Amino acid sequence: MPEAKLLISAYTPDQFPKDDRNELVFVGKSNIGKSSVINALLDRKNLAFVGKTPGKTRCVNYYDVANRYRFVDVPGYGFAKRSYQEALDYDALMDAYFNRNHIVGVVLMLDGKLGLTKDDIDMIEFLRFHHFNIIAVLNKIDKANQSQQAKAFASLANAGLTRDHVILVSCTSGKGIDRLKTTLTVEFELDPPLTVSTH
Ligand SMILES: Nc1nc2c(ncn2[C@@H]2O[C@H](COP(=O)(O)OP(=O)(O)OP(=O)(O)O)[C@@H](O)[C@H]2O)c(=O)[nH]1
Ligand SMILES: [Mg+2]
Repeated sequence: MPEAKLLISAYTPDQFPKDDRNELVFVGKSNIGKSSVINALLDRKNLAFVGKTPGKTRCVNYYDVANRYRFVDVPGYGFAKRSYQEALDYDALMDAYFNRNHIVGVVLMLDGKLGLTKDDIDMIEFLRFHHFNIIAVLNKIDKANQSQQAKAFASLANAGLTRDHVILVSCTSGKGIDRLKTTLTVEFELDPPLTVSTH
């Protein structure tokens, strides 16, 4: 497994790293499991902070992987209990982040049980408008039955994300994580690769 470490938690754009290393960014609504999936992909329990209360992450967290590329954990959207000023700050931080040119791919975290929200659909439109390469992850499938999973798949197809770009995952049970590691490694040419477990 490649070495990973927290590089910086950036609260303002001037704290973003200045070099041009490739970045894979993890986006999704608040509490969907962005930090959990980063830990799972890097085989670390507590590298990224996993919160009990939604909307805790207010900064852009940069994780260096093997001094070669980065995973970036951005604050979640769709969190209602933000003040007007907090919402403005959030928009400014996200705009600044997505206006840089280092993003090789986007991992869009979605709810495998509840399907897409309006905010998710807005995010998909934003990402497609900017021509980002997207892998969608339907997380928390340990909570979803077959018909809920099928529904979530269908709503993604409607939003233009086809099956080969959608991975079902549970960060809690580990289901689907190896498949996600392989897909991300191949799709985004991650070097060193994310190593799958040997069981
Ligand atoms: N049942 C279940 N719970 C999960 C799964 N993945 C994450 N969680 C839980 O969901 C909660 C939020 O997880 P985080 O990884 O902190 O989510 P986040 O998207 O980083 O949240 P913010 O940083 O607040 O935007 C935690 O209590 C996790 O333990 C999963 O696959 N299944
Ligand atoms: Mg988080």
